[in-house]
Amino acid sequence: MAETGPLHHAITRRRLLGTAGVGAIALSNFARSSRALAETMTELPLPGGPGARPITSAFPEKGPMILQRTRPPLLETPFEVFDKGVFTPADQFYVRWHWAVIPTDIDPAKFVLNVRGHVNQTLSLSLNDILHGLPSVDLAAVNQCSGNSRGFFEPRVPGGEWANGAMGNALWTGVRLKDVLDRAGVKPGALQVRFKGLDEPVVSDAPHFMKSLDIEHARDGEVMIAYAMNGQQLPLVNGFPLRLVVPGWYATYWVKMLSDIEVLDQPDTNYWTKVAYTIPDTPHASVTPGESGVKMIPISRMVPRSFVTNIPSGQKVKAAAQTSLRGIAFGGDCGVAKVDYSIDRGQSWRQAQLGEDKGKYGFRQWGAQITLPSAGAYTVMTRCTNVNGVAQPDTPNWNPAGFMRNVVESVNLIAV
Ligand SMILES: Nc1nc2c(c(=O)[nH]1)N[C@H]1C(S)=C(S)[C@@H](COP(=O)(O)O)O[C@H]1N2
Ligand SMILES: [Mo]
Repeated sequence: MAETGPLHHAITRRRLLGTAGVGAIALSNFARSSRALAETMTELPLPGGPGARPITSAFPEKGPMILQRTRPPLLETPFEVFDKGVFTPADQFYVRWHWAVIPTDIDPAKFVLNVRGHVNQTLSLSLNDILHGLPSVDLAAVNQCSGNSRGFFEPRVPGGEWANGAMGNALWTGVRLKDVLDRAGVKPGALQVRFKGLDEPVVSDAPHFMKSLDIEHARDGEVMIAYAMNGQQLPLVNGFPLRLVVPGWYATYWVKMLSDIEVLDQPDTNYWTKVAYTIPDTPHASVTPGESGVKMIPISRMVPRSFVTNIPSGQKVKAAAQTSLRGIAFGGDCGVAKVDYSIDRGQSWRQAQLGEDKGKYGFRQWGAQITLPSAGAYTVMTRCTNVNGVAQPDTPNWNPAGFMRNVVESVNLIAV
């Protein structure tokens, strides 16, 4: 993680201070029906449907997004966005919330981040304190929903039926969580740190969305509190003004609109940390459909993935001629070691060229030239191996929550 220069710091500060009008953002748009919001449809047949999904640009600070649900918003990044570069633009970054009561008006001048619990000194930090009082850091990292690609699970599982666009990579700017915790002074005996945002459940006795990390993880110097992505303030629906960034871990831990940090001397038993977002404690978090009695553990580190981004499945290409393939890969909880591709359904593999490394937790572009020898149907597969030697497996994993989709990805091409 690199220290950022004074210029970057100044730009961010100016923008953040220039957002007093953010209250004008009309989240009331969210309540409109999906049909009213749909401008066009995108073809992306998921195994259990739908064959086409609505695209909308009606959300504040957002460009065209695949509309999964309006309230609370679930918006997916159209897959072609990933072909444009390794950083996913903030205005097309996916959006996911659990509860529908989300502030529409946050005054940066009044916002405070509280740090409390098992600490020597309770803190009430203003955005000014965070921007001016602590060293700023930049880090590229992939934010991926645990349920990204759930729509490809067979048999189908309930939940947001995402295709592959519930992920994105950004250059996050913010402060180290460690620096904030050090300022409060963590007392001996601290076990976990719990994070909460400004969003609230629709009914008052439902559990507030909160997530916890172990104290060592929280103090590893990599977990950060971000106030900017790709050099801009966070869009409101992506967590303005502050969000947690937990590099290498699934996005459920990346608490948005972060307003409360509580150091715990007991393990967190709240619903969202203990019960929701658990996976089978098995290889690839995989079970047989119908299997019961499996030990469940909280989801945590991401696994490697890779995708072709420049040619959609089903596309025709010229037989016996060169075709350029391009894609993205990420290592999960560490960097990308290599990306291999196969044009013969996995019988033989070749190594792709890797693009510039912009940080081990981010997307890495890859490219290759292929020649499909003669007319016919082909399956082009891609497989990322990370620097820990972990690779995408040949067969897809399955679990009832549709978490942690993990398999060699492929596109079907027709050579003509
Ligand atoms: N405050 C708050 N933070 C949250 C959530 C939430 O519901 N409330 N959802 C989490 C989940 S499950 C995901 S996938 C990511 C989505 O981040 P994004 O909307 O910026 O893409 O936010 C995480 N942080
Ligand atoms: Mo998620």
